[in-house]
Amino acid sequence: MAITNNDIAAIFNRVADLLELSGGNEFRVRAYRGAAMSVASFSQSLADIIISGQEIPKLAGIGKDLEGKIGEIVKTGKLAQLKELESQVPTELIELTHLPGLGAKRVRLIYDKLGVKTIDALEKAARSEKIRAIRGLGEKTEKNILAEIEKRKGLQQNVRLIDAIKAAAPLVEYLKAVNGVTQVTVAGSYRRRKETVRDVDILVTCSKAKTVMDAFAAYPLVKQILAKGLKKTTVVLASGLQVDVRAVSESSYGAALVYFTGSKEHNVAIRKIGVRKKIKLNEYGVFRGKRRIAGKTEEDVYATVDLPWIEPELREDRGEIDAATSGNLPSIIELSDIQGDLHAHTTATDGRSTLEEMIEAAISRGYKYLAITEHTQHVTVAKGLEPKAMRKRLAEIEKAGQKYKEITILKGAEIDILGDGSLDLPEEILEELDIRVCAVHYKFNLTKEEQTSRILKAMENPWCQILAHATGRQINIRSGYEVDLPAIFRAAAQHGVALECNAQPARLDLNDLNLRAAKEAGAKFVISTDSHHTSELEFMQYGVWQARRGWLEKRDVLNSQSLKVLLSSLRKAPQAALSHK
Ligand code: DGT
Ligand code: CA
Repeated sequence: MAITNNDIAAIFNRVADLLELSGGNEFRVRAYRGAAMSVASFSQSLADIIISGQEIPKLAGIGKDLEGKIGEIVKTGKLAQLKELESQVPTELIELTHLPGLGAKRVRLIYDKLGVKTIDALEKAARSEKIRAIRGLGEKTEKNILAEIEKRKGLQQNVRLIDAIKAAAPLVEYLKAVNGVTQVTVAGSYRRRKETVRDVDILVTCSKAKTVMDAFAAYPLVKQILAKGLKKTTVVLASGLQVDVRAVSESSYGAALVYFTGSKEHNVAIRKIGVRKKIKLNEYGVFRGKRRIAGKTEEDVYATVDLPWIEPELREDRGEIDAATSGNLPSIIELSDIQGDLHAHTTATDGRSTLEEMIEAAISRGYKYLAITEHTQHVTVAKGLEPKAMRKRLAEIEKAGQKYKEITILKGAEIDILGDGSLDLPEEILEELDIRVCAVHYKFNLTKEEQTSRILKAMENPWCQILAHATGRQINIRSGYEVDLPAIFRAAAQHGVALECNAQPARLDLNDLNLRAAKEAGAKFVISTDSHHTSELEFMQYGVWQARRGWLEKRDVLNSQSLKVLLSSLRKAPQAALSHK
């Protein structure tokens, strides 16, 4: 892939960070930061200029030495100096700079004064009020540091569903291959497809429990065995994930599956019905007195309390029991209902697959349509396109799309919502788009009122069709901005702005409860992967799981409809604009 000016700028900024961390000369640090700015704002591709053998034009703050480094980056994709700096600065110290509000300069200062190299040491120093004693830092910084450390701890108790699946799926295969094993099923929050899980609960039926438990304990990725018995064995895998394996008998399999799928609250609610009917439900079966009346399958167990089988994603005691009792369970959406993806990037911005690769991957998933939605210019970190480049890109997307009969390629953009709520594209380009996805990427720290009115203003703009990742949270990374979500959901229903259920496993934004609240407010949805690579089109499954947990049905989700219905359901472009088309 060609090196862009932004790639070069990123390398120079990183050199500046590392020089700052290693106590380098302030003048040099500034020179690299200046060079990064200069390169990033230069309008032609430096790589193209160098590769075509031309001289690099004179750029502010770039002398012979830096020119040579630009040449090295373009030719090798790397900078030897950066590698050397990385080997000199402890990685832990670099990690500290990722704590919001710290930055290389402050990390260096704290290291110089207190010798602090790790998050733990930083926390200790802050708790013993040593940070505020450093000149130039003060009590406010100290409190911020503690707040950020707390936030990080709070966010990282559970692992993301995708990480649990990556760790558990090969283990399930391994267990299935053990002699005498008949069934292996993952239960718990994993089966309910919660966005994060604390541990993984696996149920196994087999002819000999000892063989399974021995094999499990001998699984090559086991780091520690916490308990080993014939009924249950608990281990910690190398990834840090805790896994329980329980051996259950065939006749109790359904009862155990209901019990260990949970949630605990759902179980309590169905057991209450059991009490009224004078039957007892537990992990071994359903009993009337001493007599077992069910247990082999989940359906049998639910039938004893007069309920139909309930989808695991709904088992949260959030009204599903009443809905099941009255025959009103939602018929929640399935992956196979999805007909296309409406949020995808390519190598023209920050994606890692080409336009053609993305199209072919969408075709092989059987999609009827795919929207390519490059970033707009304000999102410089993602190499957003300025209007002229966007227009050129749209023409390329249209041309590429014409080559494929089996799929319709929609010209889209992920339009940045600017700080004042306006959209980062002029009207004449908005008009050329088939799909307009709008999203916040900057200014997360506005007050709740400011953030809400900013987003509401964008939604009132008649060009806004879809609001992407509406809270901005990233699971286990950041909690998102403060915003009045009920007001956003009402506006979505009022203006016909579809809300995105972003399927990136680290976003899953909106979450399950938000989706359900928005549905109740009358909003419509799209489930989109925000793919940056062909492999990420698979993330659709995660979005669908989250949507199922939010009680969404096929009819709520616009990209489960045909292209025609999709296009006629999305908000219409303003008439005045279309009249002169
Ligand atoms: P987590 O925290 O992500 O692991 O969530 P779960 O739901 O997987 O919870 P976990 O692993 O503690 O237990 C798995 C299931 O076992 C849970 O969903 C329901 C069932 N369970 C666990 N403890 C109890 C309990 O005290 N009473 C009842 N009725 N069920 C329980
Ligand atoms: Ca669990």
